[in-house]
Order: sequence, then structure tokens, then C-alpha cells
Amino acid sequence: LRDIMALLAPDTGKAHVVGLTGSPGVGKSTTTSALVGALRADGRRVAVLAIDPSSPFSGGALLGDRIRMEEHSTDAGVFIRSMASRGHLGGLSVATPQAIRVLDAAGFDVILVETVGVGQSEVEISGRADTTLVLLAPGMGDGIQAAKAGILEIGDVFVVNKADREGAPATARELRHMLSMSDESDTGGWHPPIIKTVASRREGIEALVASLDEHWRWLHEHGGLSRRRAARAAGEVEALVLAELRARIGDLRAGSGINALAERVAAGTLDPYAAADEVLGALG
Ligand SMILES: Nc1nc2c(ncn2[C@@H]2O[C@H](COP(=O)(O)OP(=O)(O)OP(=O)(O)O)[C@@H](O)[C@H]2O)c(=O)[nH]1
Ligand SMILES: [Mg+2]
Repeated sequence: LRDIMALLAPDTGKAHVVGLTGSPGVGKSTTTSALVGALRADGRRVAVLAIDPSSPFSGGALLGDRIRMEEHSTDAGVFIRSMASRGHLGGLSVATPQAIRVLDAAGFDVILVETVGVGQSEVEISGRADTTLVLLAPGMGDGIQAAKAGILEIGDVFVVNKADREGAPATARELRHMLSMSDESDTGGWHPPIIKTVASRREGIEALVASLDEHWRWLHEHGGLSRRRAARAAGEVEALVLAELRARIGDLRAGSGINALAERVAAGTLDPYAAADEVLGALG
């Protein structure tokens, strides 16, 4: 992987990475599939990463997604892959950043990353995507939940899906109201649009594509793209460093290094900070 990443690095940075998140069953996969159709009709190559939480929350997600994406499975301009998040905090697979890099280098114009929002976890996707799409649906008590989960801050584009259901205008209104109260300085001047869709009938999908494109243009014009990507890269590097440190600490523990120090700390002949300094010194 190390060698592959080194080879791919010069070819990355072109794709528009779009994260989709929202409560289970809100219509993320249906929307993703409709977006693939619209983007393909426009001649763009599209990759989809569906992050499967592998949790009891939605055990059937994988199969359901397969079925919903099937119509695109024979299209050479579409790549679809489910990835297990294996309990990784944040609901994103550990390998997601690498997968995004590979697809980016492979020349996909748009990479759609679907993550199930359970609790606060969806916030992590905003750190990985150029554009974060937050989906809500009427009658799911989503509005208040959204505010609680800090989802208002991460959404660049909001979708009120299932607009064929009662309560969609109220959900959109409530969302607009909450967005109007949030801190403008956070968004750098971008006003997140709210798009109503009926993903199952592909209604509103063109407007959604237009909003995604508009945000992409805005990111280029206002320097937000390089800022976001630098922050994302920092997160990636940090994660690699932490993984390496964790591995080395594991080695230390397997040897006698930490045990000897721990005994001295327990006996009161060494304080824990001094012990930590010794460990860090050994790691360096
Ligand atoms: N009435 C209505 N139903 C919809 C709409 N969009 C999706 N659905 C249905 O809602 C259900 C859930 O859709 P999915 O696309 O699987 O939702 P999801 O957010 O990907 O679900 P998870 O991945 O399990 O969290 C399916 O039965 C869809 O057919 C819509 O616009 N209107
Ligand atoms: Mg899904």
C-alpha cells in the first residue's frame, strides 16, 4: 500500500469527493443511485463507496445497496464498492481515504461516499469530502436530531428526501430556520441550499447535481478547496502516525519496556509523566 500510494500521489486531487450522510433509511442509497444516473447521462465517470457499518443497526444495508445499484453494474463508467467500517469510530472504514485516493487517481470525476449517520458519527465524513450532503426526510424527527448531532455545521448541501410524503415543506422550513440561526462565519460565505427530492422517482436530482456543481465551483473560486484538502491530508497523516505509534507501543508492551516502568510508577519511585517521557524517548 505504501508503494502504491507513492506512485498514485501525483495523479490525485482531481475528483470531486461528495459525502452523503443521514439517518438510516432516509434514502441515501436511492439518492446515490439516482445521482449516478444523472452524472452518467452528463458523461461523467462516477465511483461509489458505500460504507457498511457492519452493525446491528442495518444488517441488511449491503444487500439493499447492491439491489439499488444493480442498474449501474454493467456500466464501465461506474465503479461501486461496499466497505465495512468494522466498528471504526466515525462510521468510516479505516481504508476509506486510501480507497478515495485510488479512485481519484483512476480518473473518476465524482466519488460518492455513502455513510450511515448514527448519532454523531456522520461528522467524520465532512472531514473526508469536498462537499457534504446531508439528507433528511419528513416525519423522522430529523430536524431536532440534526441540530443535536451537529449535522447543521457539516452540511454543504441539504436534501429533504421523500418529498412525496406529508410534512416535507415543514421539514424544509424548520431546517431553513435552524440554518439561519447558525454561525455564518463557519461557512465562509457559502449558503447551504435545501433541495427537495423524491429519490425513488428521481425527482429533484437535476437540481441536486446543479447544487453539487455550484459548491464545487465555489470551493475553487474561494480557496476553500485547498483549505479543506490540507485539513483532510493532515487528518490522514495524523491517523498514520497514530497507527504507527500504537504498533510501536504494542511492541514495547510485548517486550519488558513498559512493564518495568509501570512497576516503578506503581511503587512510587517514578512519576507517570517521567515514565511517559521515557516511553516517548524509546519510541523516537
Ligand atoms: N416514499 C419515498 N420512499 C423513498 C424515497 N427515496 C427512498 N425511498 C425508500 O426508502 C427506503 C430506504 O431507502 P435507502 O435508499 O435504502 O435508504 P438509506 O438511507 O440508504 O438506508 P441505509 O443505508 O440502510 O441507512 C427504500 O425502501 C426506498 O425505496 C422517496 O423519495 N420517497
Ligand atoms: Mg444505504
